[in-house]
Amino acid sequence: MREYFPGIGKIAFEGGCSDNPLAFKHYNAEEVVAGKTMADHLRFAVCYWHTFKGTGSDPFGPGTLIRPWDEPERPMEAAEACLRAAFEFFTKLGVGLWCFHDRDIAPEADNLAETNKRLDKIVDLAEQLQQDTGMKLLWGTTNAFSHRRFMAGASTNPSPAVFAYAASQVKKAMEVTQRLGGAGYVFWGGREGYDTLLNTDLKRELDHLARFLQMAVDYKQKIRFDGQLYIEPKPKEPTKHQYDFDAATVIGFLVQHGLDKEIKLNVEANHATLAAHDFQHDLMVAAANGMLGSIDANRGDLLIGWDTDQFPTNLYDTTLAMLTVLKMGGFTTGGLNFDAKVRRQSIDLEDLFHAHIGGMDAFARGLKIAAKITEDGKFDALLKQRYCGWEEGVGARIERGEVGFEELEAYTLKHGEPAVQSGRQEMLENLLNEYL
Ligand code: XLS
Ligand code: CA
Ligand code: CA
Repeated sequence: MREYFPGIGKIAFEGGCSDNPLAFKHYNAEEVVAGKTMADHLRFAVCYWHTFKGTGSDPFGPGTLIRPWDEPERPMEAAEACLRAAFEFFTKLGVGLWCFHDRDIAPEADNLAETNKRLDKIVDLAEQLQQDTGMKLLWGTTNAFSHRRFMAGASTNPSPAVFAYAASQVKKAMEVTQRLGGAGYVFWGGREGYDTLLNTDLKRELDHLARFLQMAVDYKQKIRFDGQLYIEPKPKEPTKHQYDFDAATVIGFLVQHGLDKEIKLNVEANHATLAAHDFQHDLMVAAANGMLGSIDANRGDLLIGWDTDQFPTNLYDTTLAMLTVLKMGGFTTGGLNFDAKVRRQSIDLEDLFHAHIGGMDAFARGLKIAAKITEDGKFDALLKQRYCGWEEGVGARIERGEVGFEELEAYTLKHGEPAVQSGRQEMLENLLNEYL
């Protein structure tokens, strides 16, 4: 069997004193933190599209990354080679999960029937490689945004024929995700939005999006696929406005259409920042609603301002993210998927390892710091203190729904000007830095 990453063995945990760049300094899969192994807390996944299909192209130039599994003249042979290379990478890196779009793993043919046959062939191989290696699928998804037919969206396309095509594609992608034992299925509305309202019936498109998602829920139940469905919010790019703008917008939409019990969120760091939120903001909005399902772990660049999908390296972000995950009790079906790509100049295969090792170590440190913060309880105690007024008296009566405006007016007239307290932001920021 051909080896695609020669010279690189299994990546080991060597601890903080190691200066081997191809070793983990912090991620120790079996180490127990806050009652669970790091592997179980973090549930790392490698994404297929950037890591194995990414070319390094940008709006100003074509690809720079030349991969040994690329064979443009023989697309099916190349797809098989790519899958074998991917499983070699997963095994050497020591992650347990992966994610893919249908069109990442198998190339599209001239018609849907033929395309589905190609997909089945590659899924046969994926099933065998999963068995051989113990790898599991975090989630599958559909690429209904790259092909020309989807230029005006998939489920929000003005044409019912395109809506039908997208439905057929999701049907098949959900079936293969089920076949591979996928723990979830993601909807990212690649072009579900608009570039100009001059040609867009916004109300109708939103209704169609809800109809499409209901059909997906119905089909999931019909085939008894027990994975979790997720929507991944993103505010813009490729379209000027995307309907699944951010966590709050998606949750409101799901509740409006009675889909909130069926669909959770896959929150991506770079999409939260594109929506002018902190990563932790969107995580918290989803978690507070019981709808934080899974995470796309990456980062943007605030100075560039588009979806740069870089590997996560910022300990502040990984700590706050893991604090939120610990607070909600950890992942169930979800995990941390590295929806991230190496930079255009990182042309060596080795760079794929450096990128993932760095991301895994950054989240391992975030986990350890978040566990320590949780265990110490200092932030929790300060939060409790800040809201203690709600535990008794008028606060408790408001929360229990026992009083209205008239009682509160009487309360205010009797008690006069409320006492105010400092928010202590600087002190809290200093305290957080003590942990980092
Ligand atoms: C693109 C999205 C996409 C989804 C899966 O910006 O991040 O990769 O995660 O379709
Ligand atoms: Ca993503
Ligand atoms: Ca992205």
